Amino acid sequence: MKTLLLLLCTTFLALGISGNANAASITLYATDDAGVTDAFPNSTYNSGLFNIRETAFDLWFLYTKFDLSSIPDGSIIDSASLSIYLVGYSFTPGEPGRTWDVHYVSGDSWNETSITWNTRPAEDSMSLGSGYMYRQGTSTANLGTPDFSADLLDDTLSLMLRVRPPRSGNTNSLSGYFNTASLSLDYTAVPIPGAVWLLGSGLVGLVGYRKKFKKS
Ligand SMILES: [Ca+2]
Ligand SMILES: [Ca+2]
Ligand SMILES: [Ca+2]
Repeated sequence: MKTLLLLLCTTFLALGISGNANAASITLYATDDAGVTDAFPNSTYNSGLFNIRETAFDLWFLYTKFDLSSIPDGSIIDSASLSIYLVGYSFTPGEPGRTWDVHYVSGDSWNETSITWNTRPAEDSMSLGSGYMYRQGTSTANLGTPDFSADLLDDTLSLMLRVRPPRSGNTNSLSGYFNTASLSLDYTAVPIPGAVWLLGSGLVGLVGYRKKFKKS
């Protein structure tokens, strides 16, 4: 019994030590990105069009997808941010920039060559975070500490981006597109493989001890 306690103590001690050494950071690039609009509900805009119209004439949603297979299942996300690089447009001097929101999407069965307004997956109504754009260049949205546990398991994270609803009374229409979407994550891997290995070796040791005990 003393040996069993010792084994368990050693296992938990080892778990505690190894748990501190599993913090990591990674930047992932989108595997898919495309825009859809209610104005052309059967069309796909695979160039990553990001319309920033100020009128409510049409709505534009952007979808991006990331491969999370390189991050161990069960990892805790310590911080997350999404960056887009906007090209092809600029605001006229004095124009205010625009805030864009990031929404979580649980459905992953879409791709950039076929997604349309009519076939788009549903998004969470609550925004994970928002960014601010005011010129060509990188714009970043801080996503806090999101729960991507289901996406670590299915290896795919889908997100929807949209510009905040337009101000009323302004008829300016501006549009641009982004050519890079990247997701930066800090995460802590839960040391499941180590725990299983240590527990396994502990059990083997215990069985060995019992056999030895029976023999003597
Ligand atoms: Ca694309
Ligand atoms: Ca997913
Ligand atoms: Ca996984």
